[in-house]
Amino acid sequence: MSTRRKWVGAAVPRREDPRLLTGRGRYVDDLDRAGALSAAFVRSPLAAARINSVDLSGVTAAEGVRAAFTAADLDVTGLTAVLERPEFTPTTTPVLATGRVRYAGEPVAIVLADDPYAAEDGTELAIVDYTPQRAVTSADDALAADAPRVHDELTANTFLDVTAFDDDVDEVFATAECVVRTSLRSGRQNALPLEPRGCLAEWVDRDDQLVVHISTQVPHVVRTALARCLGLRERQVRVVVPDVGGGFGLKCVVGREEIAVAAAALRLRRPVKWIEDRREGLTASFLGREQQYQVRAAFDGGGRILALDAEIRCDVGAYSVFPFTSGVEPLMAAAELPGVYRVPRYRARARAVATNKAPTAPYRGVSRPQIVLVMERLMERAARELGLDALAVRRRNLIDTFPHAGVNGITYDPGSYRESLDRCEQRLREEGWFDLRDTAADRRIGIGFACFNERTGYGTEAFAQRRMSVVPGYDIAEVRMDPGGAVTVTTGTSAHGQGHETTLAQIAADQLGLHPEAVKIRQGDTDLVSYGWGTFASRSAAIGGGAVRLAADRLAARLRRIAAHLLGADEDDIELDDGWCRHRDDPGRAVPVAEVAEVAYLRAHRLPKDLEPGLSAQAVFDVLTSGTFSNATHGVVVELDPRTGQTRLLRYLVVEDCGVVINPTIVDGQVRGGVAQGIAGALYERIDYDDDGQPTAGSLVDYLVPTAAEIPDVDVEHLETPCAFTETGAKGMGEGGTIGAPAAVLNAVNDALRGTGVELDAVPITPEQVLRALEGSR
Ligand code: MCN
Repeated sequence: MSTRRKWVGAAVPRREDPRLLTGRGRYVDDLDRAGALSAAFVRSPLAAARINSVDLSGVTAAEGVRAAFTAADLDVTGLTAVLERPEFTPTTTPVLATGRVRYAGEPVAIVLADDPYAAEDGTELAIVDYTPQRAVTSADDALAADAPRVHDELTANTFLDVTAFDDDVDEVFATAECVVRTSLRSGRQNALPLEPRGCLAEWVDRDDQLVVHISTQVPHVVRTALARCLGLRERQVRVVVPDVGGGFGLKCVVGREEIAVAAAALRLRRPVKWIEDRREGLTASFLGREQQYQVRAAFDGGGRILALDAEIRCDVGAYSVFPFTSGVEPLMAAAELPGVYRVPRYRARARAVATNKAPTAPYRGVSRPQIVLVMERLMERAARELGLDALAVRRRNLIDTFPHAGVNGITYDPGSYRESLDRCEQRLREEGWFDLRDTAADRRIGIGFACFNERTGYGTEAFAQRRMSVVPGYDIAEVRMDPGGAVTVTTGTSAHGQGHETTLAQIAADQLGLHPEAVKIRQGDTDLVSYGWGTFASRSAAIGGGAVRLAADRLAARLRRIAAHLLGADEDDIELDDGWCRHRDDPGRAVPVAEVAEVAYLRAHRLPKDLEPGLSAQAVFDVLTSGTFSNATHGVVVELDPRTGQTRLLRYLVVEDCGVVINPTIVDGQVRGGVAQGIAGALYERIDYDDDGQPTAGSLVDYLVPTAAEIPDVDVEHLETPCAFTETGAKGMGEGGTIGAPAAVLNAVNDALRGTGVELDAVPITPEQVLRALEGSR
């Protein structure tokens, strides 16, 4: 039954904000348990070494320390993430290092003490005898013929090495009128959620359950991992997610520390809490984004792209993460490089290269910030070579008929690729930025654009194509009405900043003809729903929202059925609106939803004879296509200060299309937050490693996180191309801001450097690089 959209599309204020903004949020560290022990980890000071012995006797003798364990003491199974494809080599991440350490910061032992200070002090008393080994600190280093192996199982230090699509592009390059190249590099970053990782694990006898409160994006996945590693039944593990202060992909994988904490709690039969500190977060959690591209593109004389040939190396660190594996960055890059452009011939080789660095997780955007950088640089370069306008070259290549069957095997659903670019350019022109750039001879002003799409709503089908051994995709929702007419929706998605309490309530409210205030969203508890995949990959609006809508529809049908019976009407004539079940042609014949609910539970004798008491419905929703593509164009104006090399952002405009917008305020907030993270990657944040494999950014003094002072106002305009297959018409958009920003900023900086003969091809763009470029131009 079609529904009137009353709440979907409305700028409903975020319901979670009063709680979160007045300090009433409850995060893992706010939870206390009597008798809880604090955990801290003995971490390797070396990037590569053999462990000869670990002596914890000094640790356990220390005041306040209650226990300390090595891998051998805990005896738990490590985490093994698998891609079922021959190009992938699985490796195991031991819960605590066993025999070898492979990155500086790797946990070697866990210390349990009365408080976090005693635990931390205790770690200092561990005596670990190491034999240092040569560390492999870059992808180039790792791929050298004489490089030591990060894992014995790996040949050539690659977890994954795939060549995809078309082996015959060479013939196109041989005859093309124009061939351009880029060697793009991006720095290693940390997703840096405000709240670091943390968990509190306890065994609850009464329920025969290990209960783990944890700051995660994927509660059921954590449950599966804990059950496997600890040898428990899934029923014996309950994962509960309190408020989470951001995850950005870093928390959609399972951390070995979290397993170690749970194992210690199980063994000691005492609650154990661990809260990661910022240094651990920066150096020893999950990083991302360190990639290198060698790409060439062939164009015809009119600026039409003929072929693309890419060599992609992702420095994924020492371990393959559960459940996605270290293949997630290279596979995403290889599959999606063509982006919004019609690329007829395409070849890509992509490798996940093992190095002695902290492992990587799928950080917001997952390779798409880099592939957009690549494509947008190629468009600019081809335009320059051919003497064409760069926006005209983009327009010549943008996908303009839908659905588009990509050379990469992906089907692109309709979007507003051309319109978003037109609108973005038009607005910046009307505002006079082009005139300013062209006339302000004494200032270095540049304008940059980035056109991109964001595949969202990956369902089972799309993930299965990756051949993961644990295949996410579908999601589940249950909608339940209580005898007073109030609704509780439980879902398998797990928000950690995205505002699902508001948006999912809007979806259910429309289906049930209620105010969103009457709908409570509950998620993040594995005992609530049988399985769910959590929140990552911008899946929750498209897939979780689809499940909520379907389940709410089923409940609405039940309400109509009961109301029709009570009113002596046909159920097809009953509409749900404003808390009433009404006859569509005779609005006076109506019964309040609350009364129907009361009948369903408390006065069941008034129900139709063939209807069971109670009001609940469940639905599973999946997307059985390649997914759905949001799209956007970012336009940015920068000014370079030639004295300092600093880049200042003068104007930032996003014209985006994520299908039906459920809540424009939330979408704007997501875009703005994403853009800020994209700018961070473009201009500021980078974790380098020295030749011994030591990370050089261990605090926020060294890791330059932009503040409100560096991030401009981000103006967001919406276009709306509804998705035909997500139930709500929504496409996801939670990563787009981050995906588009680096390319738009790099293009703008290069535009500001025009005439100097220098083009930058790496992010972050540091003041030193800019100064050097300007120096060279004098
Ligand atoms: N939305 C909407 N209309 C649409 C699409 C989305 O109103 N057409 C709303 C959704 O209902 C949801 C929000 O926008 O409230 C984001 O939706 P969606 O794109 O489905 O993304 P997810 O909810 O699945 O969130 C995941 C995405 C990812 S992959 C990362 S990484 C990320 C992000 O969201 N991490 C975040 N945004 C974040 N925001 C915060 N505050 N913290 C993080 O860690």
